[in-house]
Amino acid sequence: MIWNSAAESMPRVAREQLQLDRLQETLRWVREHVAFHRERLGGARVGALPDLAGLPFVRKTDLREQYPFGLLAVPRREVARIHASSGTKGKPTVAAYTAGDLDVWREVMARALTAAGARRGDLLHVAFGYGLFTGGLGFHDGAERVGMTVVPVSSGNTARHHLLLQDFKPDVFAGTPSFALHLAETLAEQGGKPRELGLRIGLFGAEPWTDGIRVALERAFGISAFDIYGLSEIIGPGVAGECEARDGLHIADDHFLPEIIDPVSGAVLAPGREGELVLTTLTKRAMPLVRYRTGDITTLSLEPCRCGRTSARMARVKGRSDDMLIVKGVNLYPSEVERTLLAVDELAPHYQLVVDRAATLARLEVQVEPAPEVIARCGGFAADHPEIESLRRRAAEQLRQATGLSVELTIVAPRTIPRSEGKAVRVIERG
Ligand code: DLL
Repeated sequence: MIWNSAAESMPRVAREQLQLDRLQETLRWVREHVAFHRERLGGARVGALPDLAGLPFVRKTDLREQYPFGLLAVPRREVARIHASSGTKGKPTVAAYTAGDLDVWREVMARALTAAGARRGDLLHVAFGYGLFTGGLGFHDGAERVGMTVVPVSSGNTARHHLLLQDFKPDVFAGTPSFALHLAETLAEQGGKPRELGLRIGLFGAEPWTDGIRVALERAFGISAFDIYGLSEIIGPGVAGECEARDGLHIADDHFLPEIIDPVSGAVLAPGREGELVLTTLTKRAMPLVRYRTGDITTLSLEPCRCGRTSARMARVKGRSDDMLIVKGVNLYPSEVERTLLAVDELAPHYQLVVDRAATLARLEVQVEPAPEVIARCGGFAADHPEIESLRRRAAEQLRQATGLSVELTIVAPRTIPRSEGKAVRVIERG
């Protein structure tokens, strides 16, 4: 089912005309209302979509410098809601919405929920955090628009999640993939049966995850798992989401115009080439952004999807450009390590990368937990048990083949890797 066929299945030519009209209106709007944009855009004109490539980028540092309200394109009194990023690296980044912007958000979230197979009347368990983070409220509002029954559980408090999952019997779950795995694991440890909760669908996002985690989630809960992408600066969750074909994430590109650039040169790359996603908002009024560098690494496809939607699609996000590690001269994303580890059946989907920069050449240690069956077979955990040692050698060899690096790999005792209640921390820096 398609939530809004007129918008989601619009022929490509009509879509591009709409994008151009909305882009020109956005440029007019920000020039008129925001000094920052007026100064940077100068007299640049956009007569056709490719002219966008001539405009300057906006970076996260620009948002921090304009903190809190320097990028508002409406008077503060007309802002209906403000969200913000956690701001671990200094001041938080502010996201502001007019009432109309919140409507756009509900619309794109309704599309993403419907594309994943959620329906009016389904009960939705929201395990994303509520508050300044956009996950909880974004899902909440979009699901209400669809006509779902929303349970705003928020993140944290594992016992409360177990109780409500068992008693309310939700049809749809939304949360970070790492927190969902943690819920399944802890429920099973207490004798519960995650597969018998009756869940049908899960929507997961807010952090990179691979098909290995998808399989782990689908097995653990007996669900179909869908990827949903977004960022607070652009709107929150709902910028893009998978449909039932699960062949890339449909970008709501009548509202957010995507480009892929070479992160070093800034040049626009053709569809299919991997690079950094750049987004331009086409309908936002409170805080429109032109050519915002997301830092997220992916590819774009403009081919129509077999589901009937005609939007651009993006591949799963591989990671953020600033999460890329350079180990012995090799570029490595944590998601590449994840993909390899999760292909080894005897390993659990709990891992972390420990980077030691004190050494002259950065050293990388990969820590991963064994699967519960292995522990059962070995009669408990011992790092020097022959089965654990052989598993360690095999996994290290797989990693070497996949990455070209001889990585130090340690099999650690079950539950050594910290579990996350929100976005998982995959990389620990030492030294
Ligand atoms: O994480 C919004 C969101 C909430 C998306 C719930 C999906 C579900 P921020 O906290 O601003 O917003 O973080 C945005 O998280 O630039 C990506 O690096 C990462 N990210 C978000 N979704 C995905 C995904 C929310 N599906 C940043 N896959 C983005 C990989 C993702 N990374």
